[in-house]
Amino acid sequence: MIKAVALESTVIAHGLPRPLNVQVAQQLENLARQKGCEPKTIAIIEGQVKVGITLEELVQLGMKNDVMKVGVAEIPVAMAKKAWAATTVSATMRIASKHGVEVFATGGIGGVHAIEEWDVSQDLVELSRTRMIVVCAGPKSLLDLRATMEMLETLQVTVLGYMTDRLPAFYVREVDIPVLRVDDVSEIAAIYFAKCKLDLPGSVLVLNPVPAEYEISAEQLLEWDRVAKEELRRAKIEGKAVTPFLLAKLAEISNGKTVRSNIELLKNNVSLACDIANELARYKT
Ligand code: PSU
Ligand code: MN
Repeated sequence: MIKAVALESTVIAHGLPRPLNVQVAQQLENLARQKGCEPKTIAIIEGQVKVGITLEELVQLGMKNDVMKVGVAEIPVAMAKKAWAATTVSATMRIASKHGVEVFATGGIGGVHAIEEWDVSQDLVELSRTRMIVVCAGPKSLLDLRATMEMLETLQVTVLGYMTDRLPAFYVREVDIPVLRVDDVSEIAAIYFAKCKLDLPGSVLVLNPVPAEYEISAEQLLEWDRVAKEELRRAKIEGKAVTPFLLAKLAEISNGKTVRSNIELLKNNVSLACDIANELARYKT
């Protein structure tokens, strides 16, 4: 039984620079195939919800200028407007789960931004509603990490650190916030099945630290974050544009180091998601 693994499209359209974004998206799909899984990159093409896009669609999604960024709330808008839309973690989860996909790999989830405006990502709400396994490298350092973790707890999301008991925070392997540790995929599968057995809503969120050789030091990142946030304030960017703006700024300030790190953590997450999907398939056959 070949297991499907969902991939999101906001990271392609709004998270990585062109034309690297398209290459990376293809690499991630190929990696999943090599690991015996079926990649399903989720997106909305001319108003049509797609569970798995073609190569041609993927290229266009990565290169077009007017691609919407949609969370769950905006899916119907993109459909009615017959728009091209990239799906965030929340929208990808909802669509993938409706099509029976149980495992999803992404780079980073949205969380609580507490810069000046109160900004909480739809991702957190969706993680509390939709039961699937979501693999990511943790919330970005640019978010308010403690508030994000508290919110995940309030929302009853099962948060696990993969081979770590300290919170992975995207470009950084760990920060000093405790998480429940798991050490192998069979443990993750058992936790997911227990959640299913009790019919508990919400996800199992697996936090997979960025590979050590691509980690960015916390001190370095603190400085880059400070500059990026200053520019955000100056540019008066709000809402959905915040994450793409900050990612692009960090890429610029770091001379591409954050992009390299982002790509490697994505691959690492797809690889773990496939191992988990294969483990689920073993139980089910
Ligand atoms: N974090 C990243 N890269 C990304 C995103 C988050 O490091 O590309 C994307 C994901 O698609 C996530 C979305 O679901 O941003 C969250 O956006 P917002 O904060 O506007 O909810
Ligand atoms: Mn937001």
